[in-house]
Amino acid sequence: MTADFQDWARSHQVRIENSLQTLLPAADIAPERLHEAMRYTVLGGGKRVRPLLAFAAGELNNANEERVTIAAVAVELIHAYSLVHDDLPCMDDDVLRRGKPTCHVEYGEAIALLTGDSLQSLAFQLLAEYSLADTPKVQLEMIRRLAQAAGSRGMAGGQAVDLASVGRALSLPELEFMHIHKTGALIRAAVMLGAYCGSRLGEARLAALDHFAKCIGLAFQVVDDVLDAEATTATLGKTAGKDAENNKPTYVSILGSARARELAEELRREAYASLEMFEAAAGRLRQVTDFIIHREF
Ligand code: GRG
Repeated sequence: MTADFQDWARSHQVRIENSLQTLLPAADIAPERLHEAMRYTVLGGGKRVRPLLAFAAGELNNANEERVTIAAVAVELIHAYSLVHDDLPCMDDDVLRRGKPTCHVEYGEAIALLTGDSLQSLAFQLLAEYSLADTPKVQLEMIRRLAQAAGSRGMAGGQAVDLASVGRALSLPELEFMHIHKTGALIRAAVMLGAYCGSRLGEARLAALDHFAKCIGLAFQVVDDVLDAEATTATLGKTAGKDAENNKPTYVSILGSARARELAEELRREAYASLEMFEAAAGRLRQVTDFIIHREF
């Protein structure tokens, strides 16, 4: 990671943190416990990879940073909701997230369920409340994209496939389908929402960006599978080794760690190839890609 990227990432992580602080309901507003749980879940943790992608795609499309910030907050809220629900006893049943007790451990299952629901609603409320694109048509497309990415044809659908896959042997195409939906869809939405805040790129370039986003969405999960198998709980801030413990099919269980790492590298190359037409203007997106592929947690 170059010093320049580190500075950029840090300043945008701070920007997102400050905006989340402001846009989440204050903990002293009723219902206090729910608002406290929402803030506990979202603030002060996480790599903020999806917001960083939205900012980098926004830069490529000459977008106003205020607009991208709201879009990035919306995506991060959906991500945070998915983590809360994913950790529930009826799903992955996990007790540690971002280095602290999961939402249901801290607040109970009922509040955790409502926390996820409320974070999801807040995301769409923000997309409807702020002016984020040059035309209402583009702004509606942003809302549609995020809704699709979160729903049964995206993240929730991928999670359903994941739950049904426990203890089964999946083929590589089935595993790819699961990951493209469970993890990839929201990452793809992050890139495209950031880009839609600007208006310099035409259809062909937006399509190339979308292909880039699809590649890194999958690459993110391939690396996640490797880290789950190889990293420690302390480094990850969440329980390591859960996939093997739960007998879940992953890129590591099917291909082995070394081949899974190679696959991540191949996806990185394909992602880079989609950006060729942008030349130096896509430098930031390439840096975020490298961060995703080479991260250690
Ligand atoms: C119950 C309707 C309903 C939906 C549930 C739970 C769920 C939808 C989807 C699960 C999606 C999920 C948790 C995918 C895993 C994605 C993943 C690798 C998360 C970790 O992301 P990072 O590494 O985490 O970006 P940080 O903490 O850095 O933000």
